[in-house]
Amino acid sequence: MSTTVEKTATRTYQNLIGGKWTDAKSGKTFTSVSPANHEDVIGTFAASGADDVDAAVAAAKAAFPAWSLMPAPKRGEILFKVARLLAEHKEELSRLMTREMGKVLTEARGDVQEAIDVAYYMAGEGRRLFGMTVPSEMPDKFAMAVRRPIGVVGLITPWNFPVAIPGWKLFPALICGNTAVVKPASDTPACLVRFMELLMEGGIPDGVINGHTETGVDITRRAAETLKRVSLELGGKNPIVIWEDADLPLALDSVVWSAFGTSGQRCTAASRIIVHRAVHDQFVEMLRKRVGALVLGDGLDPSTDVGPVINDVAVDRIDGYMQIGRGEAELVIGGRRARDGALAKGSFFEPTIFTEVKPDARIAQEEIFGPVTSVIPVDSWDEAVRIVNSVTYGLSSSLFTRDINLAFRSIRDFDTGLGYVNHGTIGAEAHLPFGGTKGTGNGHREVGQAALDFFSEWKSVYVDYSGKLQRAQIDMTFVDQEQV
Ligand code: UN1
Repeated sequence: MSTTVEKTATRTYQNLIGGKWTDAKSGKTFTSVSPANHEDVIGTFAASGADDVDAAVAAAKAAFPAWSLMPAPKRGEILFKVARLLAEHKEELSRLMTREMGKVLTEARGDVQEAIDVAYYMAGEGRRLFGMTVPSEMPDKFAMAVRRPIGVVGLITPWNFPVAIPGWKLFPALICGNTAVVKPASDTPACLVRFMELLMEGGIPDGVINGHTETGVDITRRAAETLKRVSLELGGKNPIVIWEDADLPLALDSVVWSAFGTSGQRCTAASRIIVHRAVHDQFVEMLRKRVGALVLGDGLDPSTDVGPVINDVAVDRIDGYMQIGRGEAELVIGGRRARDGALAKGSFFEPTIFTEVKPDARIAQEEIFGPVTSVIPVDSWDEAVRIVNSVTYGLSSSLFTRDINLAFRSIRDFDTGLGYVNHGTIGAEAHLPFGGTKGTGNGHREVGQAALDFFSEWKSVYVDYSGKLQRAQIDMTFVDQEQV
């Protein structure tokens, strides 16, 4: 399939504020181009400033009372409709994503599917949103805790999952009764605009969701000043440990998928392959052969295995690590920007493997966010655990073994928020908590039930039907104290 056929006319995209599509107040715009071919301009977008953000927040605030008072099962019905619309438009959204972000089409479809899954899950939450009831310590008194929405939420979303991640954040926020202002990454604004159009078509009322195509605010600092809660997901340096008894062909498939899928641009990408010495040389040879056969190209071409990276700034950053890596380890394959034929028009980087990497080398410690992985040999289990935990991040980890005892030890001892056994580091599912330990975040988790906790406030409610003053801890003495 040729990419020329896929191209559509350049479009002008606006901000969505209070149900209306509007230009930035300044009238400024910016363009987004395809990372597979910089001549393919996706569109022109509103370059928003603080006053546009203020307008979006005001619209979201105005829409909050009605949305938060709508019964949650009704909000759920709207999300069901949104899920169905996203499913109907899955192919169209996926193709736009591949064109704008670069990931190969099969992965783009997975990205959209992840948003669909979250939409269905959160739609169902409309009839649950469980709180709790507990017995009161006093007679004739009822005690419960209920969830309340927070208000207007601001969502800043990355370019590597341009539909899945806005969905992860938006759907739990909406089902809890919040309204939202969403800012996409400036590398993938068209995906968010199309996503928002479908949400509006699904029946989300005007003002409940508002989208911006560019802002430049230091969110964390400002949030701290006003005591706003912030959930951060910041990255990973995810290890796959391959033990001496591992199923090596399975481990190979998983390493290639986890390290080079999405051109290594997943927070969950496997960037450290920790291999037992007994199988090290054999595994490295298998990996070199497989990686050498990977086809780079436009993600819309079905023969492509690995698409471009997001832009030339990323190419330069990854390239900078090649210098560092050559000084610290052995380069087995890759290591250069790819420029053959049509690749010269885009931002492509060769899938790269370093071996004999020391655990404290910079390429083994810093997140490169590209198609680069480091193989680290180990001799003992304790050493493997130490290396797994020797980085500042703690998002995902994986172990390949047939030893059930080691499998459970890895679950207990690998300090990460996601753990896999006999499966690579990527592919988290939408109904389990997603996030990591240490420098990966600030303790919160996305999706699953955990997302409801972030996007709602607990309110504990006491109803006293005794008809008299009961003074909790003051009037209530318990048996052991009566006996004293
Ligand atoms: C990310 O890279 O930030 O587990 C998200 C995975 C995907 C989500 C990754 N389901 O790889």
